[in-house]
Amino acid sequence: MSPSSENPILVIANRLPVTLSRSSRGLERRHSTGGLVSALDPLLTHRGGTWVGWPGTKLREGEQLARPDDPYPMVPVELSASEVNRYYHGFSNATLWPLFHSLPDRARFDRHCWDSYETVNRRFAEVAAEWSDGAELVWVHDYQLLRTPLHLRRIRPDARIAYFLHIPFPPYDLFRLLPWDRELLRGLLAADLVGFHVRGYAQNFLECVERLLAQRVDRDSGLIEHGERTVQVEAFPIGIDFRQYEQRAMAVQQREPRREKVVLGVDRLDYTKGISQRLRAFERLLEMHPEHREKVVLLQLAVPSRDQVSEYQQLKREIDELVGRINGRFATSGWSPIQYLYRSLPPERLSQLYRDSDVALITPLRDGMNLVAKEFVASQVDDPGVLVLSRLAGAAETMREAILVNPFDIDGTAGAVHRALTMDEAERRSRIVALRRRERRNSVDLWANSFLAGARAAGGKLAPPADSEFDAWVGEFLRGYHLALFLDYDGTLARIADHPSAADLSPGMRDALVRCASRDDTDVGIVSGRSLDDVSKMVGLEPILYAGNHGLEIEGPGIRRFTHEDLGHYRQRLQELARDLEETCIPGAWVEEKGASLTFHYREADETQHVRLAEEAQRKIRAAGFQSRQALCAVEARPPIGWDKGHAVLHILRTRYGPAWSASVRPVYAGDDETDEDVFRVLSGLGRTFRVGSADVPTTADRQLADVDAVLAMLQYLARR
Ligand code: GDG
Repeated sequence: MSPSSENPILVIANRLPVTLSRSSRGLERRHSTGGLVSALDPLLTHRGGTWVGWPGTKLREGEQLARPDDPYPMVPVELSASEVNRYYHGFSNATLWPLFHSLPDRARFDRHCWDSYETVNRRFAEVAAEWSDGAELVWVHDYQLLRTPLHLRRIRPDARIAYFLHIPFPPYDLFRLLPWDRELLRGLLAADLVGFHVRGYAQNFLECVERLLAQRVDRDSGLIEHGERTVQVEAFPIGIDFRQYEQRAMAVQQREPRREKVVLGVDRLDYTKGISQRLRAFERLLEMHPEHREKVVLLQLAVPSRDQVSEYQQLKREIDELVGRINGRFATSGWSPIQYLYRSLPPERLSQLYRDSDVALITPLRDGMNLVAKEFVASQVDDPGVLVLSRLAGAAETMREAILVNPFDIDGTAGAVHRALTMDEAERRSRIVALRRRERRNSVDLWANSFLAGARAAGGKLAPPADSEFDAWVGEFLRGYHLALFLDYDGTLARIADHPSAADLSPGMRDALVRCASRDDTDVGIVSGRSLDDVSKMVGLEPILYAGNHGLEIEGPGIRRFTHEDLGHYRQRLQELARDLEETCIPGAWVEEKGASLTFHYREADETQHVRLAEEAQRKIRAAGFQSRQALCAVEARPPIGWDKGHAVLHILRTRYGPAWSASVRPVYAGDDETDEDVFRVLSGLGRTFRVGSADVPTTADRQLADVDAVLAMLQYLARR
C-alpha cells in the first residue's frame, strides 16, 4: 500500500497491532496484546488511519507485513538486533519503565542505550514523516517514543502533533534522577498536546517542566510556554470498548457450578503489577481467616512479557516458587489454593473468567490506568463480583466504588479480600452498578474523541507574566540590594528585523528603560554584539551603560571607557577580512563592520545560496585567524580574545561596585542567544538570568521568557517594584 493522502490520523507507537515472529514454520503473524493495542486498534478500524510501528522481527526480502484484509495500513519501522537490545530492552524497559513506575532501584542508566533510543526515536519520526501528508493529526504513543515529537517537528514544522503517555509520569524527585531528564521533556514539548491518564501525572509533568526547564507553566489551565509555541497538557482517562466486553460476557457459556469462590488476577507478568505481593496477601488471608480454606481459590493468569530480560525471568522464578510454597503449605487432597496459568488466553476465555469470578484482585504497585479492572467490571452481567483495586493504579482515581487497597500493605489487602468475599449481594450490586455506569459512559471511543478534540483545540496562549510571577522569581532576591540590570539588545529589547538598522526600540520599552534607570537603587546596562556606537545610538538614553562588540568595548556612567587591550592588534586584520568577505557578497548579502568584530549577513540573498555563502564566510573567517560563529542568516567574526559578554559583565560589576560587589549588588540579566549563555554561566548563583525566545535549545539561564513582550513586562515590574 502506498502513502495515502486521505488518512485522518497517523498513529506512531513502538509496536504495531500485529507482531511477527519467526519459527520453524516460517514467519507468523499474530495480534499484539497489551493495553495500548486494546485501545487504539478499534479506533483505527472504525475511523481509518495509518499505524507506524515495529513489527517485532526483521522482514526478509520479498516478505510482506500487510494482508489484503487489513482494516488499515500498517507501516513497519525496522530495528537491528542491537537496537532491540539497547533502545527497547535497555532504555525503554530497563530505564524508563521502572523509573516512571516509581521503582528507581530497578532502573539502569546507560549512555549507549540512550544513544540508541535517540537514533530509533528519530527513525520513527522519519518513517512517519513520509506518511504524514494530509494527516489531520500525528498521534505519538507511550514511553518508548518520548523524543519522537521533537524529531518529527524538525522535519514537519507545521504538523499537528499530539502525544499520549500510557504509563504514569513520575514525580519531579524521581524524574530528575534521569541523566537525560531535560532532553526527554524537550522531546515531548514539540507536541501541541501532551496527554496523560490522570491529573496527578499531568501535574508531575508540569512541575518537571517548570523546575527543570525553567519554563512558564499555568498549572490550572495546563498550558506551558515553550518559546513561541504553547503546549497544552491535559488528562484523558482511557476507557475500554465496554459493549464488546459486555456482549462477550453475555455470550459465553454459563459457569459450571463450582465448589469454591474464585479470586481472579490477570496481568502481563511484570514486577509493577504486584503479583508477588498479591500472592502473599492471599496467603495471609488463609492464615487470618481459615474459614476460607478449601472454599476459595486464587486464579492468577500471567501473560508472558519481556521474557528475554533477566529481571523478568527472575520474577517468573520468584512467582513459581511462591505459588509452589503457598500451595504446598495449604493444599488438601481435593483443593489447591492457587491456580496459576502462565500463558495468554483467547478473548472469549478471558471474558468467561471475568464473568465467573467472585472477586478481581488487581494490585499493581503502580499502573498508568489498568484496563483489566475496567474489563472485569464490564463483564459483570450476571451475579455481581467485587473489584479490589490498588490505590496506586490510575484507574483508582475514578473507580471509587471499588475496594481500594495499598498493595504494599499485605495485611490490609488480605482484609480487603475477606471483605469482598463476605460482602452481601445488595452491596455488591450497588457498587458494580455504579462502576458499570461510569465505564459504559467513559468508553474508549469517548477517550479517543476527547483526545482528538483536545488536539484540534490546542493552541491557547499564556498572558505575559504577571507581577506575582516576577515577585516569585526576583522579588525576594532583590529585597535590600542594589539592582544591576543587564539586557541584550536584539531579540531581547527589540524584535529581530529584516535589517539590523530596522530593529528599533518600541516607545513602551524605551519608557520602561528610562523608568528603571531613573531609580536610585537600579543601574541599567545594555550588552550587545553590535558595535558600541551602534547600540548606544539605537537606544540613545543617557544614564545607561553600553557594552558593544560582545563586551570588548564598554562605556557609561560610573566606568571609564574600556576597550580590550588586545583589540588594536586585530583592527587592521579585521579590515582586511572585511575586504575579503566583500568579494563573497552577492545581491542581498553584506558585511557589517563593527570596529572590533564584523558580521557577514546573507538574510536577503537567494535562499539556494545560503549554505554556500555561510560555508565560504566561515572558511575565510577562520583562515584570517578569527573565531567564526553562526547566527541567524549571518556569520560573525570575532577576534580570538578570551573575552565574552560574561567577562564584560563581571568586569563592569567589579569596576563599578568594587571587588566585594556581591555583598550589596544583585545582577539580573536577560538575553536571547548563544552569546548570552556566557553571562548565564558566570552569574549562576550570583544573579537571576532569563533566556528569551526559542525554548528548543538547552540553556543555563534560571528562567525562560517567551519574547520581547515578556521582557517589557519584567522591566515594567522592575520599574515600579
Ligand atoms: C499499559 C499501561 C494502561 C491480558 N491478558 C490477556 C489479555 N490481556 C489484555 C487485557 C488488557 C491488556 O491486556 C492489559 O492492559 P493493562 O491496562 O492492564 O496493562 P498494560 O499492558 O501494562 O498497559 C496501563 C494501558 O497501557 C492503556 O493505556 O492502562 O496502565 O501499563 O486489555 O485484556 N488479552 C488476551 N488474553 C490474555 O490472556 N486476549
